[in-house]
Amino acid sequence: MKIKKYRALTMQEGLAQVKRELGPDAVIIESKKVRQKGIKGFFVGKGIEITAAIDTFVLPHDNTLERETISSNSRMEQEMYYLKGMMNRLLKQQEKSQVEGSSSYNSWLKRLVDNDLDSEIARDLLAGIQESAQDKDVSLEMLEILITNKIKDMLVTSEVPGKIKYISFVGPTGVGKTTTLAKLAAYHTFEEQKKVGIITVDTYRIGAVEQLKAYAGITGIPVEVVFTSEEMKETIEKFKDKDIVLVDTAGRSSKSVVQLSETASFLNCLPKGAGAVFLVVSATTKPRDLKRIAQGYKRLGYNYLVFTKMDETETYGVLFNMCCYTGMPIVYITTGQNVPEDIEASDDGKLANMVMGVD
Ligand SMILES: Nc1nc2c(ncn2[C@@H]2O[C@H](COP(=O)(O)OP(=O)(O)OP(=O)(O)O)[C@@H](O)[C@H]2O)c(=O)[nH]1
Ligand SMILES: [Mg+2]
Repeated sequence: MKIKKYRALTMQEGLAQVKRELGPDAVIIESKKVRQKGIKGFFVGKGIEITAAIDTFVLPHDNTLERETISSNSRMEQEMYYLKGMMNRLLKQQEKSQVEGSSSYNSWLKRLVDNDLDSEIARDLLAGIQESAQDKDVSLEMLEILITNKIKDMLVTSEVPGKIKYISFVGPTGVGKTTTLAKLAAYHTFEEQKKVGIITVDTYRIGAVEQLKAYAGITGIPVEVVFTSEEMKETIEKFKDKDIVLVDTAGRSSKSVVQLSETASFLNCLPKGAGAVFLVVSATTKPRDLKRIAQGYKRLGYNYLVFTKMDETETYGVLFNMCCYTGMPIVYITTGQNVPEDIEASDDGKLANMVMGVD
């Protein structure tokens, strides 16, 4: 396989270059906007960078034709033999690549589903790739690159905008909401030198407040326990000088409309436009429970995903499924119980490889 990058001012110009050099069978792996550099490195304008590839294969050397004795000397017969030999070789090649082509799609389908990707999502993904490759047969190697790029594009990862002051953590019970909140509280306090406040509305679980106060006690970050919407409003006022306010909520079953509405009544007190809601989900969640979680928590208006317990599983298809079900970006992943170390900002390239089960 040959892979090459092309730069041009427009997409049309770039595609023409690809076609000219690699021929009509070339497949576009990636295209992105880039800044073009001029003299002495100054930027002179925008352009397009296209990565294209072509499967190069050597036709199997078939020397039967050479060995065969051409009985007739007539030019016509010579040509007939030549054409027949060539036809046979092309047919053999075509048969081989057809089998290889379909089996490479099939083997990737199996691999993705084994990694807990929803089989419908995996089929759609592969069908999209097959369509953009215009049903051309592609090698396993090329297919891997095409799938990784597609997953990377669809696996939206994102940073929380700077204007966000209130971050609420919602999600099923025991997924790691409080632990993740404690990690981020320490990160913003010590790494970013920000003034952080913590509010908890989890007054249901025995020990929940103590758990949070224990983390906060070590770091000196103030924690307020809130029982009513009125108290919530008062605490927001109290924390008005803070740069970031993290709000912990009680673990809820996505099936309980009453419990979720109760949490919503607290979150509705937060100033609009300055708040983000993190839906915290464990990477160990059963694939079939994901859709219910995605749907059930919608009433809390989540707009980012956090995946916890990445260290407790080896298949990561659920991350991609959740992005597809919700259309929301993954903002953090957590990789262990240690506070504050075991948290990472999400990286689409790394996550795409994990989803595919490629190291
Ligand atoms: N292995 C692993 N364990 C984690 C991770 N994050 C949290 N935990 C553990 O998961 C357990 C539950 O964590 P909590 O933070 O209390 O979970 P929660 O979502 O706040 O739980 P509730 O408030 O009861 O709904 C604790 O034992 C944490 O140490 C992680 O990334 N990896
Ligand atoms: Mg908790």
